[in-house]
Amino acid sequence: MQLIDGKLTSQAIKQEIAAEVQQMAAQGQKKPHLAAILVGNDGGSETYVAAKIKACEEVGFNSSLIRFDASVTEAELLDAVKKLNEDADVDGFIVQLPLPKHISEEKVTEAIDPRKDVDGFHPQNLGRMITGAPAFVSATPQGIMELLKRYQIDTKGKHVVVIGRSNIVGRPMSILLSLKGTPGDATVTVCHSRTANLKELCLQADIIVAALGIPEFLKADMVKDGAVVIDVGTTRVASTETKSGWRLKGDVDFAGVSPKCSYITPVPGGVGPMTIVSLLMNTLKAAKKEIY
Ligand code: L34
Repeated sequence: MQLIDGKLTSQAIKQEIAAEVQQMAAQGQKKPHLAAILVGNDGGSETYVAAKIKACEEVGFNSSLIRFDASVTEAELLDAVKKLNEDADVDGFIVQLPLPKHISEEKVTEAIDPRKDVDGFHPQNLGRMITGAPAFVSATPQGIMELLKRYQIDTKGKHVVVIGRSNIVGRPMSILLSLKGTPGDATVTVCHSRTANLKELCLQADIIVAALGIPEFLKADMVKDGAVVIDVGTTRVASTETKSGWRLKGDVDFAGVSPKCSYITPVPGGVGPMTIVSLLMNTLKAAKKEIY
């Protein structure tokens, strides 16, 4: 079993980005600028957005954090999105999800200028991605593709089972892996809460991407010997052993599953850090006008 180290890989990519930012500065170009909108104070969102801002500093990007109370109205939020769309200094921005119930995530996402949509959540970017056209690809699936590429994991003709069909992970992941390319060219099965024979399907998988958000869902008896397992889950579960009172759990029962795997990502230190570095990669692409 080999561990896929997302932390180490993300550090290597950050160094590559930092070198490019220095080169841009040497040529008199401005630093890439990422802005993030954070609504409310969900613990996970606070952590992830803070990590994104810190990562910007590490690579030499400018960043802005725009905070709103959970009571912000949809109209106020849409107005903030409009301002960022029009702010020539901002290359890309994100609205951290989830949003409070009274705000439509769909409306807010669709209000973002696709050229600044470094999360790749806008239907225009999703549509482009599906056809294989240049697009901002959402950070988590892109981060997983980058891990598969850097660890030279063969996906061609392999059977991938993706568990979860969310717009931000499962669905784009399934499409990326079925597109032509390396990584890609895989035969993909998308499973979800209504899938009848999930265990049988997982047992046929060469590669499993677990992205359903249920801690330790994937057990050893669902995984064939030598499989590659990618764990996308990051659920905070109560714990008496940590100072914070919680610990992070993936969607994979790591202790049981890992001995059967050829490769596996840990939680933390697997997909999470790659999500953050993918956002930096997209922001660099936006600053360099590589997509649009
Ligand atoms: N708009 N909303 C928007 N864009 C995103 O890309 C996200 N996501 C998901 C939630 N909402 C979003 C994130 O940023 C999930 N996510 C995310 C980002 C980073 C990490 C996990 C999820 C991460 O860095 N995880 C660390 C542990 C961090 C901790 O200690 O809690 C890890 O090693 O897995």
